[in-house]
Amino acid sequence: MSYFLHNKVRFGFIIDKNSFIRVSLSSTAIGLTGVDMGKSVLVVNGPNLNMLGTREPEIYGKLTLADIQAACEERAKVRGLELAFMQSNHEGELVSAIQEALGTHDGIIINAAAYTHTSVAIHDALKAVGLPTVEIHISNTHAREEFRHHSFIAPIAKGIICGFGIDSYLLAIDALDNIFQQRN
Ligand code: CA2
Repeated sequence: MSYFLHNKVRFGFIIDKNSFIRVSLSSTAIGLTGVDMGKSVLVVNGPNLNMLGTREPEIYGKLTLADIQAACEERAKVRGLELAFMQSNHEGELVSAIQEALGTHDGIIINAAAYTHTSVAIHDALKAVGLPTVEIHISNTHAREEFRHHSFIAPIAKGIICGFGIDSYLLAIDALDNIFQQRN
């Protein structure tokens, strides 16, 4: 169901069973706009990220992957998004998860960890599904060893967020949601 009234006050209303309604106020418009039509985000985590919080806290912080997942779920809820979160140490499982995102999710956030710097297979899978993708890293990979400066994911990503710790994940959710809003 949808309708719009145009006058001094702009009022837009679109809803389905999964809709999240935003109320916007501006000097020229008061109304319900920018409805998320039940968009869903898949967060993909690569090898060794299941070790977060147990080793190298000076680089990766003290939070566990479960802490990051909980924070992502909270941010997605605020944004009115569905969120699925997965981690694997196996390249093929990451490729399969990306392939299965097609028709299930509307965008991908990926911290491919070490596979960022090596995996043509993950590059090809992301390119094949064609979903808007944000590449993220907890650490600033460009301030680290040379081998972390190259990414096979970067060429197919909408953008890259690195160096902000857990905020890299949360900023990526915001960025994807903004992309969804612009497409509506
Ligand atoms: O900064 C990131 O998010 C990285 O993707 C993390 C990867 C690294 O290979 C990338 O260059 C940058 C490594 C993840 C390993 O995580 C660990 C966590 C705790 C203890 C050991 C490894």
